[in-house]
Amino acid sequence: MTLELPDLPYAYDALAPYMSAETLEYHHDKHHNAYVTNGNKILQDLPNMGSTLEEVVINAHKKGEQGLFNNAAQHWNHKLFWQWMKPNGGGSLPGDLEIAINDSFGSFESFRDKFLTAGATQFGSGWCWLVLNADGKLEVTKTPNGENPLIHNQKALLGCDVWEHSYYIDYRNARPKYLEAFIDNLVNWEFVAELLEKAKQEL
Ligand code: MN3
Repeated sequence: MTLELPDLPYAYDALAPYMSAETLEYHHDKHHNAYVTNGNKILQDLPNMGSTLEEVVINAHKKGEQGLFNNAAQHWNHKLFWQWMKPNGGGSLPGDLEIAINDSFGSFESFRDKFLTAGATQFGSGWCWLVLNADGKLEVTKTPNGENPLIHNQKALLGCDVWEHSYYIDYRNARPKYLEAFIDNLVNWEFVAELLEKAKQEL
């Protein structure tokens, strides 16, 4: 299979002031593009790792193909990351998602605190996540580098990139400020709700 860089689902300046056009130009056109290009180079020598991106990520991890795993997993993470944001994001949650979050975390505020803490305490590069685990429960997790919920048998419902390239232009070293802006002003909760619906059906 061949990895393909998707276009952003909005204009480069559509997420400002919370995420600038300059950040999106570097993050999408340089960083994400590099994962695609490097992943495709490695796939030329490893043609039998799977026919879908998900299979490639899981097989590369199982077989210890670290280079392929890093690039394919980051491609998967970023494809979703662009969709997890939208202009005028944040705000109120669709009803079913709000109920699920309240059931698992007690309140949206409690979930928000856990998510912000996971992102702020991920040491070095990585991601923080809201996932549906194999028991059908929502959970907040964090992972290093390109690692993602696919290899932990969890369904990713929301993920935030906490690599410095995701926030340093706009927030410098203030990762917590970036995480707050992400949750409060950028998240596309309708997309998260769609993923939850799909994930529940696949349990
Ligand atoms: Mn990134």
